[in-house]
Amino acid sequence: MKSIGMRELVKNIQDRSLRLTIVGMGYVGLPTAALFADAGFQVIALDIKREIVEAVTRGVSPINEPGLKNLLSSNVQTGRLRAKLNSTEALNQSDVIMICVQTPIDQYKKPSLSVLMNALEEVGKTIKKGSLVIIISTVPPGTMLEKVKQRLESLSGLEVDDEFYLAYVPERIAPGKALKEFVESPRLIGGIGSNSTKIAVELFKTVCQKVIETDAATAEVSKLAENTFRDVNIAFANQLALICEQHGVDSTKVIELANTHPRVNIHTPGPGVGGPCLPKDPYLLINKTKQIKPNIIKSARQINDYMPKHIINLILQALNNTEKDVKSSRIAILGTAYKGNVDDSRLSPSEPIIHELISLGIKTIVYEPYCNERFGAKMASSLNETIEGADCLVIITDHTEFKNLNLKEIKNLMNSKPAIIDGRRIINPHEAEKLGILYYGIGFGKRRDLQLSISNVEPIE
Ligand code: SAJ
Repeated sequence: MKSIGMRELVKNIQDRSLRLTIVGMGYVGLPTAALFADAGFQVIALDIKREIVEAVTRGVSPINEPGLKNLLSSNVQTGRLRAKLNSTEALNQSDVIMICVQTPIDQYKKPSLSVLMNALEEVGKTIKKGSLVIIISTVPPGTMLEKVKQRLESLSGLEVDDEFYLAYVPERIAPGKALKEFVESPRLIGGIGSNSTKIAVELFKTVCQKVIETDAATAEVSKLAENTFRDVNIAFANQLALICEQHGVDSTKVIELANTHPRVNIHTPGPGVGGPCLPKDPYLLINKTKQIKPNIIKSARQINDYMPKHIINLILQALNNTEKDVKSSRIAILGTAYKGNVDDSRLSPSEPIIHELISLGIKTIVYEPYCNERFGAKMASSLNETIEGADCLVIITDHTEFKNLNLKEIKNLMNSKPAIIDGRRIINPHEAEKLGILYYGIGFGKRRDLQLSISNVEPIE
């Protein structure tokens, strides 16, 4: 049974007769569905949200991801890609099931796997001999062996790596370049058993240029290590930026110089770290492990979570230094998306910043060209409408259209004694100050603004 099942599956992958079902049509599931359909497979993509299913059925992409619109519409037109509301029928008819659902953390920073486990309940009842199940969602270490394997075996009555196949194939795509990275970034394939790894490798080779074989447990930790490394590196950059501000030097220059060393690669400081991955994956990594104190991973999270508070402090300092009354001031926020050129505002640093401004009773207006999220502030319909009459302009997202702002026009539209808080360092500070705009930027130290004496520094809370 074992070898026949394997041989048949490989043949069915090569002649594209395997039927795929993708569970979850989010930022990961949609590119996955579209690319496998484009590689020639019959793909059914499932979601519980009717509006997503209807959009994809019409060949329209519900997310703004470069290249996805065309890929979706052409594959829907050929009939290779079909969208459906969650259905047992689709799962029953499929040979491969890929699960791409969210795995967030709860209020105590603990993994919340209920959506994944619910999907497994459905999947487990429908798998048959020779089925291949792929988990793509990011999961805490141990999930594949302790939860996924155990649940699928008990629901199906089949044995993994002998009667059905199971692998962890974490996604590594960054929104904004998802399709390119899906195809070009090496893909980790971690099977529960060597047969599962081999089959999953064959399947992913049809779309990905490079695949790397490993086991499921190693792939779980590697995926989390990547995002945690990035979070820790950004935290270092943020801490360095705070240090530079106090030393009156510019962190942009400092990082540029330090990065000329061949073994140094400091990331970029900013107003905080957002998105669906970096703010939560470090907590998945340390879940249920004994920690030494101090813990670099937790500290990095705290530093990154501090950055929105730093932006608030800079806003209040700017209002104070321009002699504005806080409550009658008007603040213009550029961007609610968590990073430049994406339409995703999940866990964006804008959220705590806007909420704090509103709770301080400050009039806050936002402009966001990529999505409708406003976090309770007023949404302007244009850049000019946002800036007009503002006392302080705050840049949170580094969208391309914010990078070439005309400072003269901005100065004319804003109230007298205008200030800019540049969370992304996209404004030329010297040009702003020449025009009479008070400029504060993350990591931009000004000697005359030194507030702390180096020998007498209180810890930042
Ligand atoms: N950010 C900084 N400084 C930087 C880089 C990023 O402040 O130097 C901020 C961004 O503005 C944003 C947040 O960090 O608010 C996260 O952005 P990101 O571009 O680092 O990451 P994501 O969440 O869009 O995608 C990450 C990627 N992981 C890595 O680069 C290691 C992507 O490859 C993963 O597939 C994705 O997480 C995921 O889904 O896990």
